[in-house]
Amino acid sequence: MAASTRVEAAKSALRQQTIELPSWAFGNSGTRFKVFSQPGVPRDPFEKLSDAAQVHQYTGVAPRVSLHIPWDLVDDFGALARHAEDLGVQIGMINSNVFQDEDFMLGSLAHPDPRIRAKAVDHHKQCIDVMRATGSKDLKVWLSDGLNYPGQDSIRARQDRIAESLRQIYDALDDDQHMVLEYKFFEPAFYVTDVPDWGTSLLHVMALGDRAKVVLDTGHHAPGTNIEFIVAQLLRQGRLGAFDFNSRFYADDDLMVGAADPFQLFRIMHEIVSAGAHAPDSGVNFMLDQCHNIEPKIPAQIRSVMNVQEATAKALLVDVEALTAAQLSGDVLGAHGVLMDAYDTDVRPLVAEVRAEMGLDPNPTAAFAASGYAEKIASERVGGAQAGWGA
Ligand code: PSV
Ligand code: MN
Ligand code: MN
Repeated sequence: MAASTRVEAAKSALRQQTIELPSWAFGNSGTRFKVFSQPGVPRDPFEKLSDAAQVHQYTGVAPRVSLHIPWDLVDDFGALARHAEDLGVQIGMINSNVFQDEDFMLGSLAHPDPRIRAKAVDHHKQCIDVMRATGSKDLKVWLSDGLNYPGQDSIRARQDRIAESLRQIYDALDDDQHMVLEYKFFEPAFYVTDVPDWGTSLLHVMALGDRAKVVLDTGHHAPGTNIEFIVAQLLRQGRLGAFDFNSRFYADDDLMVGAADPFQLFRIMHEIVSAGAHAPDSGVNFMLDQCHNIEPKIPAQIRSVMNVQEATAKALLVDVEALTAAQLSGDVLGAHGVLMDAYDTDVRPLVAEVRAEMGLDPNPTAAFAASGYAEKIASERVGGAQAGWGA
């Protein structure tokens, strides 16, 4: 393929790629040491959607917002979905939350007491009702279930309980609804996490059926884990349902995607593009799962979307023919060089051009800053309880 053809194909793919935003990125957040509050932060889920819509307005590629229940509980989810539509966005995945209720101290879907497990299953059924009311097609499940001490509970029995509970949830889905199961290697449990890795998640979703897939949160692995290998494996099985994109330096830091290791993000997107999984109908949802503790939230989400776009653009510019030829002839350094040439390309002008062609300002960050929206919400949203992570 000629370089100019590759550039045109990349531009067309970039126009079609979409990135889903987390509602919780717009609320106040922090660490267990301190939650810092920022002026103008949303007071309710309606305002979170308004802020998320700004990210879409200036990037043009972030048309969905994922909700977290009960953080985003409202009386009328139909009204929330209509509000989203008025703003030009849609409700995306619905995240369950079984990690902040006293009853779930010893687990939720894996809890030894069948009454507590039933409560956790019921919560997921409520999330499915929210999906029906908002038009969302995807249920996202992350379990904090685990053990702190050897002997605390049976590792095997807990897997059986999770399988049985997930089966009830999966069976409660409508035929056109899907489910994704997220894994995380530690935290809040320290000894055993019941769904710690992609293998465990994959085994559970494969037992459920075709509409269940794995979520890969980039911050949920031990240091040194080769994440693009996991991406390749899950794609081979047709079971990569979604990303929770973020960056980590140490643990589950939830920093902006592409901030800690842009090269890793590129390597991930290279696997995605190689498998054609960047296409809108691939079934892979490119979601962000981030918290902006000290930086302004809307610009941080804009930057994150741009980082994903730039990594995708670089992956789309890989000279596939040259790469394959070098790989097949055993040209180790040649193959590596082809990949690095794409990574080392400054794609910012290309992505700016795509934006201009979409009728957008080529510089979303500057355009948002000039809009006066941040000042407007800071003056309008004075007082009232501010919604945040866990609120
Ligand atoms: C857990 O660490 C997690 O990554 C899950 O996706 C939760 O839904 C989210 O964080 C909450 O921020
Ligand atoms: Mn996550
Ligand atoms: Mn996480």
